[in-house]
Amino acid sequence: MAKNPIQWFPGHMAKTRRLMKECMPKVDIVLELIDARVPSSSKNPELEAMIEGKPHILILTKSTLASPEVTRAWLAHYNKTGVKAVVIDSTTGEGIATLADAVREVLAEKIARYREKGMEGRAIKAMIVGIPNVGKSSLINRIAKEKRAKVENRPGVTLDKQWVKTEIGFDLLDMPGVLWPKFSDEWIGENLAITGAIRDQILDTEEIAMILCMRLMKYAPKEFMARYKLTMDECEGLDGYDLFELVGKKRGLLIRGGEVNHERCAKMLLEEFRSGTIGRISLELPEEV
Ligand SMILES: Nc1nc2c(ncn2[C@@H]2O[C@H](COP(=O)(O)OP(=O)(O)OP(=O)(O)O)[C@@H](O)[C@H]2O)c(=O)[nH]1
Ligand SMILES: [Mg+2]
Repeated sequence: MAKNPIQWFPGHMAKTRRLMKECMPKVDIVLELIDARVPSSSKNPELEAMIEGKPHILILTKSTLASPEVTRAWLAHYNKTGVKAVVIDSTTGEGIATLADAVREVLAEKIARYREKGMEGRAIKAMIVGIPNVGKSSLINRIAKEKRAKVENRPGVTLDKQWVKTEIGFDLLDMPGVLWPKFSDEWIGENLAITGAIRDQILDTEEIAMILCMRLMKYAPKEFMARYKLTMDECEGLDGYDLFELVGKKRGLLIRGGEVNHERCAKMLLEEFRSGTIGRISLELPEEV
């Protein structure tokens, strides 16, 4: 458990919330990106109230980093509850065509009305929302087929709204990432820290990496042990701290005197998880929520 609650809600996020409310009347549909590795933790509980009944599609993204089997289960879970959901990956382009079809399907009536009025060429206006670093700008660049929005692997890259026109008849509104002021459970803040939605500078990355070790042991023990050459006998019964130390020793990330270099070990673990080097791993199952 995190000793100090994570301070994740800086002033610019309150500004983004206002910006979203302000732009809402101007859009036809809201596309909400959630992280396929942690779909529930990355879903904004405030959004439902903010979108004021607008059509809404849930997009599970970064699918190439998540367990395919678990992602299928999440998709079935959302479909069962009547929520329109699609799975995509902006680095490979997987699911992008499905997303465009889903948008046209959800807005079929509106598109038919435009056609009747001879306004067929009118673009569909879509607002892209989601937590920081989830891939909003990457998705826009993928649909636009060129780099129109700035992308970097850290939260807080997009600082203001930006409209991007595309050739497929969608005008996409890129937004800064947004979180919500209070997480209902520490688990959520921890998952968002692990996956890179919260700035590492304000985190105790060593503690987050120790929590990651526990999560890996629970959700992907085979991949975790294979990557760091650990055996079940060595890992059985260990807590996050001991698993972390073991990984540091196996990797030879030591300081003088043979102690584990905590800072380097934490950086390495978070980097390897976030880049998918440990494997395609999901940290949340639909039956748990
Ligand atoms: N593997 C994988 N990486 C992705 C995907 N989408 C985005 N990324 C990576 O995630 C990082 C963040 O992407 P951005 O598009 O900048 O995310 P954002 O949601 O616009 O972030 P902010 O503007 O900071 O809120 C970058 O390193 C992207 O390359 C995806 O579908 N799969
Ligand atoms: Mg962005």
